Amino acid sequence: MQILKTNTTPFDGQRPGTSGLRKKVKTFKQPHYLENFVQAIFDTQGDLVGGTLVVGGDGRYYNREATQIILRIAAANGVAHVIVGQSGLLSTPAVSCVIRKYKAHGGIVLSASHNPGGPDEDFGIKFNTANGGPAPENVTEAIYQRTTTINDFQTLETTDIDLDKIGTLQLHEMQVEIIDPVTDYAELMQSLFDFESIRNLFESGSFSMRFDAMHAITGPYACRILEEMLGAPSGTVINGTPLTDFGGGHPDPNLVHAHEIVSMTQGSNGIDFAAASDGDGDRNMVLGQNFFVTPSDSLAVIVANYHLISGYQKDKIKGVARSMPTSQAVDHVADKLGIECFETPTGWKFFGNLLDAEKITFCGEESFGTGSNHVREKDGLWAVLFWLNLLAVKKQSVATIVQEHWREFGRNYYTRYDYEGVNKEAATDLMQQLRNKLASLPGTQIQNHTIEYADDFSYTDPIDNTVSKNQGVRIGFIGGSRIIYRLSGTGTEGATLRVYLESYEIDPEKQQQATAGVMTPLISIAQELAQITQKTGRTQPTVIT
Ligand code: G16
Repeated sequence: MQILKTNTTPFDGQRPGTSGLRKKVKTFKQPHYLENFVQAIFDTQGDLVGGTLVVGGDGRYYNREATQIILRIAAANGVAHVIVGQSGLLSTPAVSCVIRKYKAHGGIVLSASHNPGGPDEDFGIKFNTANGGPAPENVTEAIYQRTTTINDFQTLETTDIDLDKIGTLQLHEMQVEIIDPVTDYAELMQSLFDFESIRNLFESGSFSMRFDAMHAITGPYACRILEEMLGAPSGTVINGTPLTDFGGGHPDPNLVHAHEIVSMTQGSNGIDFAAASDGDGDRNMVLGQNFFVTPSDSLAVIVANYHLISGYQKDKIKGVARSMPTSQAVDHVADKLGIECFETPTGWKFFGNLLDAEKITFCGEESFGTGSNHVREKDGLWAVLFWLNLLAVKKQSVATIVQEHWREFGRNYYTRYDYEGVNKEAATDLMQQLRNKLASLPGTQIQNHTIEYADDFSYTDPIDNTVSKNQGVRIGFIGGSRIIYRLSGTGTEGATLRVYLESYEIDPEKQQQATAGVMTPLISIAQELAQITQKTGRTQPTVIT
């Protein structure tokens, strides 16, 4: 096997977004596109030379081919040992788990998360550092800068290896270890949760559950853990076979895209508990009978009840963190527990330093992400198991648990409006116009609401003092309501404007209203303040969650 040095030229636009480099498959398939980015990783991450790398992806179209390309480049660049999931598969939280368990020097995750897959859809690549988490901005920026000057990459002249057979083989001087993608992760889950109580819940016969893997990576994980290890009836996991195009669906666990599972919870015969996860297994949606738990509420409930879960009882809870647009529900819990609550920019990478410095135990985001210090990624199945463990201990319905939580802490009504595929210039202009008027807004009244503060969120990492500016426009009203505007960093076409709306209700008598009704005044203010229709031509959002 010979090492080949191939000349190349830089591609525009290889700067990673909120979570890695995400582009259309056609873009990734251009000769040298993936190779340039991967070589830029090796050129900037010196520890990988002679070190251990983990590689795995969510099984979407191009996962296999990309894995082979990465292995060849890794071998040519002197990586000593690669741990790769069988068939090139590993969920995002499993990559994090494996990096940490085997003390690898980094990992490469192949996924475009919840974005659709297939020859005409999306692909993505993300580098995780030795702590198991998404690379922080200084690392992604160094990789990006390298892509702008790259003029060659190294690869190995060899045929594809058999990725389907578990075992160890040699690729030039590099050892390739093909592992079962589920085992290490399942062991970690077993160490955190009371599997016996959950098993008893399933065996009681009076509890019904479905988990929608959306034909994505969590199928094998959910089948093994829920059905084989916890004794959930066969058929509990639906859409459990990973497909390269996710069965033509959009593997995004929200009320719109996961409607199949939502409908199973509805009506008087609705199931007791339902959940779904996304393309790469890091997101989750939790539902009870006729009841949707917002991701922000889910985080708050998890933190309020952590002491009931065996894996978290040993150590006192440190602190918590949420991304800025996530509702302030968890802030109320943190207040009561007397722990710190950090507000970070959108992106799981911002939680990494806080977790490593043991400043926080739990963290979460409105974008269907929840996690803890067990790994450095958000973790879909972990959240589902946490809820299952809670249901087994509390012996209450999902709705009762959340409604009692509201009575104690108040309810943060919450909704998000997404305007997808908007003209990029129009979206940038809308944000700029908003920024221009921020200074004049505090104290003004708009449709009976008085603006208390208005700013463009900026974050200084408390551990390394890195400053991240322009992270979203926040408009806060007297009484606790908020409107947040930001542009998504994960889309691959045009721009996606996200508008996040939140309204706080302390009075238990007023906590049972429909979210849409409560939000009507704020939605109208949000439209007026940003001139959404005038600037984008849109009268309605594409997706409401
Ligand atoms: C990624 C990030 C999350 C972020 C989400 C949405 O999730 O890891 O931290 O909240 O994107 O980001 P945006 O609003 O910029 O589109 P995932 O599941 O797509 O990897």
